[in-house]
Amino acid sequence: MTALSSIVSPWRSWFWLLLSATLLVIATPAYAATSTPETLDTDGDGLIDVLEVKFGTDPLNKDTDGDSFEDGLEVGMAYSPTSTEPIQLGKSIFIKLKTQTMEKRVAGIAIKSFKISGGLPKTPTPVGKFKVLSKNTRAWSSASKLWMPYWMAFSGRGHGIHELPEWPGGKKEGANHLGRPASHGCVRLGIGSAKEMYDWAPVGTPVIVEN
Ligand SMILES: [Ca+2]
Ligand SMILES: [Ca+2]
Repeated sequence: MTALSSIVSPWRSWFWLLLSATLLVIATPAYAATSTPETLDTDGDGLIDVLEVKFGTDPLNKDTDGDSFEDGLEVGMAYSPTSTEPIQLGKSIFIKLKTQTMEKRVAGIAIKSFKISGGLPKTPTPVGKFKVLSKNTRAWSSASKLWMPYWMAFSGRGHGIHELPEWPGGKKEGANHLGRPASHGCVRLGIGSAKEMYDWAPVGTPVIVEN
């Protein structure tokens, strides 16, 4: 038994997990083409291995706490994946202007990142700690004369997060500006990501904006 455990137990260690994952990637060209260490989800529960480490879950067990909800689902909905109690973890939105990115954070950990367009130098996005003040699936800007889908106000001075704007004629701003400043101070998200954040973040969610 001793000899067997000494063989079996090291295989559960991180060293062997990482080594076997690396060998799998090297040995399987199709796998290597679609998975990188940044996206590898060994147990297929929707939570990538690097995040399993950060949340303290088992990367080889889809349901670490055994409550019948998979780790990826619990983290996505901001429930503790390591407790059978419905413990809510804090949601927050982190915006980094230098990189023009937005992070969807749970318990301070980035679980997803999106490209944004923040304010132009003449009309910068305000830096500081805010929160989602109100939401509107399709807000009208009387100042800019355009529609802002999936609007979430955060500054109290007219700044919000929203999908690429649309003009009354039906024309929609292209996604090619995402990743660089383009707005009058608002934070623009692409199609898909704007709705995802809108559906995920309730009024009161902290919004942190850094340079
Ligand atoms: Ca996983
Ligand atoms: Ca669970």
